[in-house]
Amino acid sequence: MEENLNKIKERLEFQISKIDDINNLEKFKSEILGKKGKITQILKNLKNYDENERPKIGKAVNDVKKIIEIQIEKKKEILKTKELNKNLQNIEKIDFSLPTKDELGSLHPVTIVQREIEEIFKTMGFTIEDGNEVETEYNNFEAVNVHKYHPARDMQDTYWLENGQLLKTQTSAAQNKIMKKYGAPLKAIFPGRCFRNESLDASHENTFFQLEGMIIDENISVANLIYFMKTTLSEIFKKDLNIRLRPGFFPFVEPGFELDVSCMYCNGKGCKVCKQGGWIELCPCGLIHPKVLEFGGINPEKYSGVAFGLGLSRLAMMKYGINDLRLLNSGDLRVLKQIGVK
Ligand code: FA5
Repeated sequence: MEENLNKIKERLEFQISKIDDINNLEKFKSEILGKKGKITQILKNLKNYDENERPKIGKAVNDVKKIIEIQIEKKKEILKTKELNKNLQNIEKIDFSLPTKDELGSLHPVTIVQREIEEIFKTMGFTIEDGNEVETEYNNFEAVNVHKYHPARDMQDTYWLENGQLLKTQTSAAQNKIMKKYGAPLKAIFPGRCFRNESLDASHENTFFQLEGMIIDENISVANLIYFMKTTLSEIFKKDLNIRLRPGFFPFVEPGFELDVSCMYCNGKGCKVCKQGGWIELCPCGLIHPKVLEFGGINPEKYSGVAFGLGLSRLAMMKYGINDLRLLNSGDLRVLKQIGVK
């Protein structure tokens, strides 16, 4: 019987090696191993053998069965891979270099304004830094002098993550890392997406962009801040603008200001955009608080600095005459078409 089984095994292996189609392989499998299959029949016929011989023959048949099962599975994998390769070869080739039949995409208005501003700052020797969107509580708050129970935290309703980190509420979250990276003196801007759990309206989104800047050197004063902001904003708006400072409170600057620019639409005469006041509130700023410098590893006895935080989304709104900030995040192509962004 053993000799016979060996011959059966060799024949089956030969047959498997000749099969070149997955359906035929399945058919073969059920003919050999299925309920009415050949090997199953042999096992059923064991009862015809001598009682003493049965266990030995049964084991030998089962061994052959296992070997054939393994051979079939291996062959299946080979045939599947062959079929996949064949399909891949037949797949329609896509030429990504062909021009689209549909409309071309464009940069987002916020990206355009951001790039324009970056160019202006680059010519003045600023480095452009990237901040994280997921930040630590330390970087977003503590490192900029907003401790755990500081009331200023209430002004920035924060999205907290389960791991204790948060979605950055302000680009100021990058200040500490940049100071530690470059030390003093430094000139850097750092645009970025910010998140706050706001009640939404035409000028408030839960996701918006800011562009922050820092200059740190010896003897930096409010006079530098005024001159620098006036020159830079005039360059951004391509118009000679007047600016004014009003006191503003931010724990990371001392003194802190709200900076207004003369309305670029009516030259300060009063119009709908500036609500007849002649001024537009644009950019909080101030002299960097000595504690913030210290947290960043910079000696406040020797160095002082200026920080400002432009609302980039609101700037894009002004530049393109968009009357509702929410349109910028709407993903509606009609907005881009209307404002003529290409
Ligand atoms: C800040 O976030 C400070 N980190 C700015 C700063 C930097 C001050 C450096 C001093 C020194 P504030 O919360 O005011 O400040 O936001 C700054 C600007 O971001 C606002 O003037 C506004 O233009 C924009 N902004 C704030 N919240 C929103 C919002 N929900 N939607 C759209 N723009 C917003």
